[in-house]
Amino acid sequence: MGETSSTAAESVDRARSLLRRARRVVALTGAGVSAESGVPTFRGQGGLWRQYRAEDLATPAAFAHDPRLVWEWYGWRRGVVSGCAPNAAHAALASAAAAHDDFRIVTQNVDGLHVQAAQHVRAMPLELHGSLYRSRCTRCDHRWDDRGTIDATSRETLPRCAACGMLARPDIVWFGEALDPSVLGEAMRLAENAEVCFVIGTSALVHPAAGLADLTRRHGGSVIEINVADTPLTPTATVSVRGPAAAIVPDLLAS
Ligand code: BJW
Ligand code: ZN
Repeated sequence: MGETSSTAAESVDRARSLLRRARRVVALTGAGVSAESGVPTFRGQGGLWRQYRAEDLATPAAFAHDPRLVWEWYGWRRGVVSGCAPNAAHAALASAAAAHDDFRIVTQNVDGLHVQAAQHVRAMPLELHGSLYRSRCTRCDHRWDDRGTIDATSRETLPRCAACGMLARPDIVWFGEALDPSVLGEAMRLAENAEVCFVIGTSALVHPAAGLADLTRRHGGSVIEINVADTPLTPTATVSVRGPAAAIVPDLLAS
């Protein structure tokens, strides 16, 4: 059952006590956790690049039709994100994950800020949708770390595979593409076993990521949601706290 009406202070107290008691926590994050670092979210205010929505560009069809435009967008995003640093929410989550083996971060974000904040190799987040800083070949299986600037002046200047010379693409999961089965399988196992799914800054519209909180709930765990607005998860969340992640997450995780 979802939350009955309660004050903001009661919600914060309840969330804090659920998190303190839980041994196994999975933190599922979305673009909202990086909003206060200056990374634009996908939907809502500021979610557009030129006249395009993410749904218009983050698809295999868009890349097949106009790889130059899609690379130009990713080049712009690499530039934006490289000027951003992890915020207090990333730092608090990284500390919790470093301190407890059973506190894991699963992110939909491709901005690498959880990885940057990670204090421990065992506390590395699972990146469900890939990374802005990896490319992969459109023909062979070659993947590589790629932090370079993108020259999208023409098709000929776009990134190419070092192994076979074919056009490269961002190593990112686009709409209609399957998530890496081992990454998704691990995220599902964590969600099923979690006593708390701590959902932060996601509109919870994109599947299969949005279904992870339901997995926790169906297996008897609690769902704590932190967001500046209501989402489809709000009615069934155990506790929903309204407010910005960088203020609320450190407060909830402080010992
Ligand atoms: C704050 C805050 C602050 C702000 N503090 N909070 C119908 C048609 C077509 C497809 C489908 C369909 N129905 C279902 C699908 C499947 C589709 C899907 O879910 N579509 C829905 C949109 C309907 N899913 C897929 O296609 C997935 N693949 C799949 O299903 O494969 C099946 C398959 C199996 C086997 C073989 C083949 C196929 C893949 C989904 C990949 C998603 N990729 C993207 C873009 C690529 C990454 C990139 O370029 O960056 O990932 S989409 C985009 O949305 C991105 C994000 O990771 C993802 C989630 O967004 P997120 O993080 O929730 O951001 P926002 O902006 O939506 O929300 C921000 C939130 O923060 C808001 O709630 C704010 O209020 C809040 N906020 N400031 C706290 N300071
Ligand atoms: Zn190749």
